Amino acid sequence: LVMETRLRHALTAGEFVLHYQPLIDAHSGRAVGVEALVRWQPPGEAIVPPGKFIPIAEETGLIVPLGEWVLRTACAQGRAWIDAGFAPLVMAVNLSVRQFQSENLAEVIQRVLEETKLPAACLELELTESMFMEHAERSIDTLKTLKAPGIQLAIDDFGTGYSSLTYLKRFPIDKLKIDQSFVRGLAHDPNDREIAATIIAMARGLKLSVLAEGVESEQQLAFLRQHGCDYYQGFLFHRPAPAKELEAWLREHS
Ligand code: G
Ligand code: G
Ligand code: MN
Ligand code: NA
Repeated sequence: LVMETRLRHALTAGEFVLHYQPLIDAHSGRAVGVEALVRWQPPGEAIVPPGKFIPIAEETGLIVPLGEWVLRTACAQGRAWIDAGFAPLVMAVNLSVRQFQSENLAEVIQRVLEETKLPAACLELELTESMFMEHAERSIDTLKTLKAPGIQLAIDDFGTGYSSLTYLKRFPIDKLKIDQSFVRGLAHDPNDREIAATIIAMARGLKLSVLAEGVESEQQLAFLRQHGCDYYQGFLFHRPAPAKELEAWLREHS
C-alpha cells in the first residue's frame, strides 16, 4: 500500500522518465526505431527499474494512467525527432495486460496520435503472449482495431509465454521479438541456437519480421546474421538511454 501511494504520487509529480533503446535493421546496420522503456526517478534516490514497479502498477490498476503517460511521452518524443530532422524511426511501446484489456485502449491511442501528431505507421505496440490466453476472439478484434490505422504489432518476449502457436496464424501480428533468454546462450548453448534458428525460420515462413533482443556479443550477432534475423536490439548496439543522450548516436546511426 505504501508503494502504491508512492507510485500514484510519482505519476502526478512527474517522477517517471523514459529511456530509449535502438532497434537495428540487419541489412543496413542502421537504427530504424527505438523501444521506450519506463524508469522511476524518485528525487535524490537511485533510478528504479520497471521490474520493481510495473507489477505493482499492474496489480493496482495504476498501469492504465501510467501506460497512457508512457504512450503520450513516447509518441511526443517520436514526433520531436521527426521535427528535428532525424530519419524516420519507429517508436515501440510496451503494453501491459490491463491496458490491453481496457475498453477504450484504441480510442486512447488514437487520441494520443492525434495530439502528438505522430503518424500511426511510426507506432509499434509490444504485446505479450499471455494477453491472448483468454478470450482469443476478443483479442483478435482488439488487435484488428489497433492495427486499422497502420500501427504495427509485435509480440515481445516471444517463446516465454504459455499460449498456443495457433494465434500466430490467426492474429494480425507483424513482428516477433525473440526473448533475450534464448539470445544469451547463442555462442555456446545448442538448445538456444536451435530455438532461435527455428523462430527465425518460422517467422520467415509466416511472413512476420523477427527481432532478436538482448544482443550483447559479436558471436551472437554472427549467428543471428547467418540465420537471417531482420532486426537486432541489445547492449552491443546501445543501452537504453534518455532521449538527449541518444541523439548524437542516432544522428550517426539512423
Ligand atoms: O528496461 P528493463 O529491461 O529493465 O525492462 C524490464 C521490463 O519492464 C521489460 O519486460 C519491459 O517490457 C517492461 N517495461 C519497460 N517499460 C515498460 C512500459 O512502459 N510499460 C510496460 N507495461 N512494461 C514496460
Ligand atoms: O521485456 P522487454 O523486451 O520489453 O524489455 C527489454 C529489457 O531488456 C529492458 O529492460 C532492457 O534494459 C533489457 N535489455 C536490452 N538490451 C539488453 C542486453 O543486451 N542485455 C541484457 N541483459 N538486457 C538487455
Ligand atoms: Mn519490450
Ligand atoms: Na523481451
